[in-house]
Amino acid sequence: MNKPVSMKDLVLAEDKKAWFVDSRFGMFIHWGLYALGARHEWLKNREEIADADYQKYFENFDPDLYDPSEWARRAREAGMKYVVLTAKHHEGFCLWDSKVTDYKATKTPYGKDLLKPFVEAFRAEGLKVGFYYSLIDWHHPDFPIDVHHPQRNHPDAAEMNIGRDMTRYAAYMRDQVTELLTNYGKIDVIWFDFSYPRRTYLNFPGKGREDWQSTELLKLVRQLQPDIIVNNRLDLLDEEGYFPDITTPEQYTPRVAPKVKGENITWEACHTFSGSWGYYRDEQTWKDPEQLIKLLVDTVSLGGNLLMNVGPTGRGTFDDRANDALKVYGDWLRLNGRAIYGAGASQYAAPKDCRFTQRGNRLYLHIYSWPFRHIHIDGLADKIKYAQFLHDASEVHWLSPVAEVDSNIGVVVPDGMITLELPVVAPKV
Ligand code: FUL
Repeated sequence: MNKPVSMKDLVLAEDKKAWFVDSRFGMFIHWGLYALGARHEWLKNREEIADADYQKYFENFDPDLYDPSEWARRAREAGMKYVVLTAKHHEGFCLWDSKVTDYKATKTPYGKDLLKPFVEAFRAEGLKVGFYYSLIDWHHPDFPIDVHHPQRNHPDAAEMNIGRDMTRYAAYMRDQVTELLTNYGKIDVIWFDFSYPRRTYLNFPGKGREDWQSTELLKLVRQLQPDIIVNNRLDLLDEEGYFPDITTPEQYTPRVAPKVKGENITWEACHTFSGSWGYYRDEQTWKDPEQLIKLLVDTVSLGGNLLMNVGPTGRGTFDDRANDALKVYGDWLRLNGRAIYGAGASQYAAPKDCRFTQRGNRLYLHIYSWPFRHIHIDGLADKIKYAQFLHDASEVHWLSPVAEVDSNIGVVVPDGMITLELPVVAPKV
């Protein structure tokens, strides 16, 4: 008999996460049939669309311009170091040639597997590769019609629920995860999304979190890919002392570094360029360049990673607005990457409207606005050895002993934001 596995054994050792922490910046990609609806990846749910009506997207899925090497090049040029792609989102559609369903890219007019060329293209650009896999499935016949299901308000919902068997669905997930983690070589991240505890099915009240058999799933993942990073959305948090490899705040960046029992944890905030993860043609709320850069700086200044999302179109392209946003990052990181990669939170408290990131004995002061003549940096008076703008290595005058950076240097501050590099004496990171 197999020795029972303790949940603690399923947590990745810190050193296996070093590549992830150093990377700091990754690309999320949400792509599925919903790209054709072009109005949010939850459209099936929000508009309570039945399978038969959603089928039109399946029948018209033909991303003739899909070229993952272009995606990968754009990700690399944007300064991203890893990618996470939705192999299957909540709608249940699979981007790969899964043996356990026909609801997959190879059965659409496109007719080809999308994952293999994807993985190869991103690896060729030197990025680490991850898969997002939805635990929710609004297409699978065994996935219960629960309070979040598109058919929850259908007059026959209770009847339609009879015979749906979550145990069979859990086995289906294990089969799919096995395919994903066996057929594409070494995979670096698996991003599950999401199980909800205390769920109630419309006619199976009282079933709990083991619906997804998350523990079994996690054991399987570790068996197949011992070094893979697993996120926290299996909802196994705190169970038997288990803590996930990474925690994933969504659409917000914490105001202070997240901790558990006083200890820092590895975390990754995920955000969209606009208000949707899936391609949304008419979405108007695109983040401006300053917001984009501040998101990254804020995140790294608190010791986290940023996973920025692109929702490719139904033809398989990134739209211009996404490309523009990626370029903002690429341009900024080319000059300021030193303050991001391998950097993290600093022990020092940043002045008002500023953030610190730190890498070894280099302290980076990100100045969000500079409406004053001097910036006073508390606690560093006798520690700064030299100060320079990061974008051009031009010397910055600073005054000791109060550690004031003097703005009288005749420099136009680009976009109202600037990063200074301050080599400091004997810092503690
Ligand atoms: C959420 C999902 O429901 C969204 O559609 C998106 O995938 C986001 C990253 O996670 O929980």
